[in-house]
Amino acid sequence: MAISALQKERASYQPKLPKALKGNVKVIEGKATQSVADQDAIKELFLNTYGLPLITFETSSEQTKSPVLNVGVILSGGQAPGGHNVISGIFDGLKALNPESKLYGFKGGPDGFINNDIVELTNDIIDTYRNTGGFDIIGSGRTKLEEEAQFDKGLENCKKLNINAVVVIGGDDSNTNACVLAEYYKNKDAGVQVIGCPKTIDGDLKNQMIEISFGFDTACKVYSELIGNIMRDANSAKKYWHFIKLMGRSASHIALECALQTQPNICLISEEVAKKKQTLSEIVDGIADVIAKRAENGENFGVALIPEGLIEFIPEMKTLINELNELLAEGTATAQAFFHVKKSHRIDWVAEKLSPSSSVVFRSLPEGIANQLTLDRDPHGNVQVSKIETEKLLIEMVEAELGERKLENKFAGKFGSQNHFFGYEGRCAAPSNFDADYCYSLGYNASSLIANGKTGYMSSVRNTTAPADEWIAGGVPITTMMNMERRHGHLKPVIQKALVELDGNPFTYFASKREVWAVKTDFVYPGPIQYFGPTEVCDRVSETLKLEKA
Ligand code: FBP
Repeated sequence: MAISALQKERASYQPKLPKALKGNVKVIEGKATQSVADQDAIKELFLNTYGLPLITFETSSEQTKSPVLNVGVILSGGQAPGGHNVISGIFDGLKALNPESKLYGFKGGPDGFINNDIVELTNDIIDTYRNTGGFDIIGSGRTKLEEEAQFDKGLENCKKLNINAVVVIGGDDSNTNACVLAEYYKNKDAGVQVIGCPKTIDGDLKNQMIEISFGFDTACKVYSELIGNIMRDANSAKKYWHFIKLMGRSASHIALECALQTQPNICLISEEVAKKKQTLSEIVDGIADVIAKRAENGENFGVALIPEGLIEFIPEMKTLINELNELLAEGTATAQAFFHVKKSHRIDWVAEKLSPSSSVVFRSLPEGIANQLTLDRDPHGNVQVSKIETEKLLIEMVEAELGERKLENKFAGKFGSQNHFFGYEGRCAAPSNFDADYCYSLGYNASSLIANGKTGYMSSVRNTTAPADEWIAGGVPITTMMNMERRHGHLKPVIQKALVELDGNPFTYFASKREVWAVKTDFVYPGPIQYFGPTEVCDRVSETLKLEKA
């Protein structure tokens, strides 16, 4: 297999580990824990895994011999840089505990666990993937692991290979399911432990004990490099406004981090839009104001960052989307009737069936977007917001607004636009040093949790703005992160998603600067991720993490 010069050189990078994980470890148990909310309900659902203590590992001089451990690993959900390092960390951790231990990979995500599609991860395989991006070592999948029949099949498959523990590498939903799985196996005394690892570029799986989900650091650095390149282009040609949509299914952490790294003229934050109950036309007005102001200074160019999840945070759009979901839910009479309506009449047909206010919003949308809202639905019948081209929607609406202002002699500038969507470009990048080290530590740490008989825990590595040596390794019971939420009509225990906190340091800092960045051209060009060189460049942590820990 041909590999790039960088990949070859990078293969020999030895990720850093917290001091506590180098050599023998001892377990320090903290106080009993409770869930973040709805304690009684969560406790009742997790009788065996609720209230467990926090775990911290410390170095120990005591030599202990670990029995042979057989572990299976699942990659779940969207790709995030560093997944391969979590796996190599688990592998090295297990082998250090007992060289006879084995690591298996369930292929293609949870499907591999259910259908016994499994591969033993040997030294050769692991070495090929160290410090590389992607999830291709075993593949990933979005099948939800939530039914008892799936758990039973998985258990049967584990028993065939004497697997004592499963590590689920995933986001909030996958870790919620990992916790349910841990409880189910513990209740059955099945002899299979379950450990979670916090993954997602979206950065929305975090709390006091999980400082960041892995992949966020690298993905944001990749997007920020690209944004910086576009800023330099914009500042050179001085003729385009670039509207850049950034991935992040719901929360705006990615957009905010990229704004902190690059200082764009505009960055929308969905959580703020929801808090202020902004309408689409208010958002458009705000953007047009910045464009007009810059035009007065002779600067008919700029960069606007738009979080992928924005549309669902605009209250009127959220109501509209909910009504459309109801109207076009699979199997309903209206959904069937809709597909018999001539394409050219569909917008009118739908608009007539919506509430008066949603009908006005729906009709105000550009035709292409209105059509996307009626067509792109996921298997649950929901609109797939990630496929809505919000950047194009905003460009069209801003253009119309500036056109009107021009007629009223309120805008004398020019508005040329380009649109971009950065998402997949960053999800499989070679992990930054931070992600390479963090992921390897998360994996290595997971093997210690397993060796110490823990189940229902998430691997936790904290104090991550300090040098890796000082990172704090341990485990946090997944039940601590849970609350009850309504999902598809039922109350369910789920890990609380971490949205951007409007009173938190990262947003507060951004808000204190954005008016200056809007008018002045104060771009920062971060350049590409550096893997070799001075530590202040190569081991730089995200601005979000820095500000959160300030
Ligand atoms: P995870 O939460 O599974 O890590 O995935 C996040 C994400 O990358 C979002 O940012 C994006 O909206 C979504 O996945 C895209 O999903 P898909 O890969 O299925 O197109």
